[in-house]
Amino acid sequence: MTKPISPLLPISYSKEVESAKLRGAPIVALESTIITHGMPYPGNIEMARSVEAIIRDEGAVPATIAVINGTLHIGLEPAELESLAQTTDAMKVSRADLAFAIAERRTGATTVAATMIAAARAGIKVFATGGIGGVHRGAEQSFDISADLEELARTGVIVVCAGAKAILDIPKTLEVLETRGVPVVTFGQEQFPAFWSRQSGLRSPLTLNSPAAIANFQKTRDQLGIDGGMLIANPVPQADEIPRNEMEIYISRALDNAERDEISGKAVTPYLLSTIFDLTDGRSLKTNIALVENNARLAAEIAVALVT
Ligand code: PSU
Ligand code: MN
Repeated sequence: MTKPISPLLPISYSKEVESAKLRGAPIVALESTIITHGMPYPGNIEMARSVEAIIRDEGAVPATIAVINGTLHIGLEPAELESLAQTTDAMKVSRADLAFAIAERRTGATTVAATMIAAARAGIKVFATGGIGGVHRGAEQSFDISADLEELARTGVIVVCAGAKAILDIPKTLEVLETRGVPVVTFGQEQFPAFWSRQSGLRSPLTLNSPAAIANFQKTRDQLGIDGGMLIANPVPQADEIPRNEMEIYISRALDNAERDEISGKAVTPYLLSTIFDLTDGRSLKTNIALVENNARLAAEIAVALVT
């Protein structure tokens, strides 16, 4: 079911990903928008390195995905990762502009949607991130719904996240996922998590309690010939969480500022994230790093379970 990639496409695999592919070893994809647009330097590079290390510790191989000067990279060498983390003018590329970045020889960081496309083409089945894009609050006016949701419906990759940020309209985000037939599985609890907070006040459509059960669910979907992705929501560890009522204060301030500054389109999510970092004096960044690490660990366990 993996779509082949043309041998003409400029693509480059890191050494460890190349070798993992040959051995059939488990691989976990990682996105790069979180590095360039989701976190400030040097927190972003510390996060990027530590999630890669966690994935290796679990017996899988990390593949951070990005477009560098027009080449699609599946896995970055350490120097490439460092240089991407310091880049200030990378494009934020999603399904609409992944090919544009390659065609125009640009440097682009991949969103969840674009990372899923690249991972699927490279035969990678599991992908870890922080939060997915979703239906923005006020979408009935702005029509702002992330391309991530449509990608989850069509591309067969398991995406491990910490739920959806409460900067989004979480009920509407879950509704769109249901409409598009995307399984939403929360790991180890009944409630769907809200990124910085373990609780969203909403029941998760599905719950599973082990990586093996998640892998088994995916294998059964494959047996039925059901394609498309699946979303795993992994609650942030208790010790790192910022409770929902506290977050709500920062979120509404950030949303007010975004309206005042007339932020729209692709700029909305990065704007809200950086405003919230400022408002929480960096505490949200610490939580963000902890939850991505937690997701990387679970994603690696799922990737290992899929090959056993
Ligand atoms: N949500 C987060 N952190 C992020 C993003 C989303 O909690 O860094 C990034 C991801 O790369 C995601 C993208 O795919 O933002 C979604 O952007 P948009 O809302 O413009 O589709
Ligand atoms: Mn958007």
